[in-house]
Amino acid sequence: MICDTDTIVAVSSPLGSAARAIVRLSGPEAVRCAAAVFVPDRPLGDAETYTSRNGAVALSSGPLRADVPASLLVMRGPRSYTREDVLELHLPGSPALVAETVARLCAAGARPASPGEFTARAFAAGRLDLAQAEAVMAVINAAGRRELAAASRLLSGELSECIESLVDRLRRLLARAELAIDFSDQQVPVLSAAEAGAEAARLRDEVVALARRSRDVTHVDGDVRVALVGRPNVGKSSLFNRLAGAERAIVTEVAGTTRDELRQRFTIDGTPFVLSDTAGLTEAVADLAPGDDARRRLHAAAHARTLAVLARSELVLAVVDAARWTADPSSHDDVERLLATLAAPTVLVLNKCDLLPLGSGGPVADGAVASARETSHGAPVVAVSARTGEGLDALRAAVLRTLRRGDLDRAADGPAVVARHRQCMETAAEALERATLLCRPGDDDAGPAPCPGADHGEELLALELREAIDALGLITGRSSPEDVLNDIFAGFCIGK
Ligand SMILES: Nc1nc2c(ncn2[C@@H]2O[C@H](COP(=O)(O)OP(=O)(O)OP(=O)(O)O)[C@@H](O)[C@H]2O)c(=O)[nH]1
Ligand SMILES: [Mg+2]
Repeated sequence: MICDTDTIVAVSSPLGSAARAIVRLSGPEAVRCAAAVFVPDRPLGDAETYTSRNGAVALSSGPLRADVPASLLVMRGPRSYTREDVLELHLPGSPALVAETVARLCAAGARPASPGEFTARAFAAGRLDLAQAEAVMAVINAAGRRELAAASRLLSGELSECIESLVDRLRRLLARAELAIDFSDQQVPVLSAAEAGAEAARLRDEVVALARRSRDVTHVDGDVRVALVGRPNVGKSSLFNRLAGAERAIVTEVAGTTRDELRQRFTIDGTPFVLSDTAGLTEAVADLAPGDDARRRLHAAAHARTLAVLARSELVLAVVDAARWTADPSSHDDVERLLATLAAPTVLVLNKCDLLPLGSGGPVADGAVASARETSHGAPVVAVSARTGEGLDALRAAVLRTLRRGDLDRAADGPAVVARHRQCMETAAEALERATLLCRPGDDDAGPAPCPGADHGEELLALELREAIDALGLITGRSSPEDVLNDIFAGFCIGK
C-alpha cells in the first residue's frame, strides 16, 4: 500500500446528505481523471497549485444530462499533502451524486483509496513522519479541546524532534562501539566500558524521563489510568479488589490466575481513576518446554496484553511480595530493572506485610521499605497487606502524591504521545538498561561482565544499541516494517 503510485479517490466528507461533499483524488493521473467528470470554466491543464476552478459535474450523458455546479481545488505536487497532484472536488452533498461521481472517476482510471491511504502517501513521501501521521488521526478523532490541543502538538513534530536527537546520540555511541569492534584485536582505546556504560545509562534515563513526562493524546480529558503489575501471585488481584472496593478479580493461590486485563473505576478523595489488574509479568515463557507451544502462546499473549496496559497507564503500582523481598535479595534485580525502564510514574508496593514479623509497621517491614527505596529509582515505596487492609490508606496517599508530581512534570514540557510511542520508549529503555549492565565491571563470583574490552563485549553492546535505535525509530517510522505501517494506517478513516 505504501509504495503504490496509481491515482486514488475517496469521499473525504462524512457519509450522508449534506450541503456540500468533498471527493478527493491523489496521484499522477488526478488531473486527467477529474477532467472526465468536471467541466471547468477555464482549462484545468494550466491551473497552478492552490488555485480553484468553478465549473460543473455532468451528471449523466444522453437526454437526462444535467450539469450540477461544483468547484475544484487544485494542489500540485510536490506542494500538496501527498506530494502528488491532489484535487478536491467540492460538490452538493447528495449521496447519489457523490456515488456517481466516484464511480465515474474510477471508470476514468482512479482506484478507491484504502483507509488512511492519503496520509500513508504523505508519510511515504516524507511529508510527515509516522508520529505525525498518527497525530492526523488523533486530530480528527479529538473529542474535546484538550485532546485537540494535545493532538496538534503531536502533529507539530515536537515528539519527533526529541526522538531524533536521542537517536542521533545513540548512533554516535553505536559508531564508537562499532569502531571498538574493528579495533578489538589492537590495543587502541576507542571506548572504555565506563564511558559507554555512563552514556547508555544517561540515554536510558532520558528516554524514561521523556516517556514519564508524556501525555497520551487520546486520553487527556478522561479518568487517570492506574495499572497493577508484578510477578504472578504477589497479590495484584487482592489489591485490585481492596482499592476498587469490590470482589471483582479472582484471587487464588495458583500463580498465573489473572490472564486478561480487568478494569474498575474508583476514586480517592474525589479524584476518579480507572484501575487495571493485569496478568503477572514473568520470564517463564522462555522456560517452558520447547514442545509446549500452546502454553507458550498463552503466556506470550498474556504478557503482551500486560505490556499494552502498561503503555497506556499514567501511573503504575509495581507490586512485590514483601516476604520474598526480605528472604531473597536476588529478587531485587528484576524489580530494579522494571522500575528503571517503566514509562509511567510508579509506586513500589510491598504486599503481604502481614506475613512479616509484626506486620507492616514492624522493624522487618521498615527494613524492607528501606532496602526497597535503594532500588526504586526514586519511586515511593509503601508496605501494605491486601489481606488485612494495613497500609492501604498510605498507598492511596502515595498514588495521589505521585500523580500530582507527575502532573507538574507533564504540565511543564511533556510531549503528547499515543500509547504505541510509550511502548517503543519502554523497549528502548530496556535495551539501554541491558547495555548499561553489559558495561558494569563484573563481580568476582559471577566472573567478568562482557563489557567493552572483554570478548565480544562491543558486539553485545552494539546489538543492544541497535535495538534501542530501532525501537525509537518505530515511533517516527524510520525503522517500521511494512506490516506495522499497514496496521497503523488501517485504523484511519477512508478519505484521510
Ligand atoms: N498473607 C497474605 N496473602 C495474600 C495477600 N495478598 C494476596 N494474598 C494471597 O496470595 C495469593 C495470590 O493472590 P492474588 O491476588 O491472586 O495474586 P495475583 O498477583 O493477582 O496473582 P496472578 O493473577 O496469578 O498473577 C492468594 O492466595 C491470596 O489470598 C496479603 O496481603 N497477605
Ligand atoms: Mg491476579
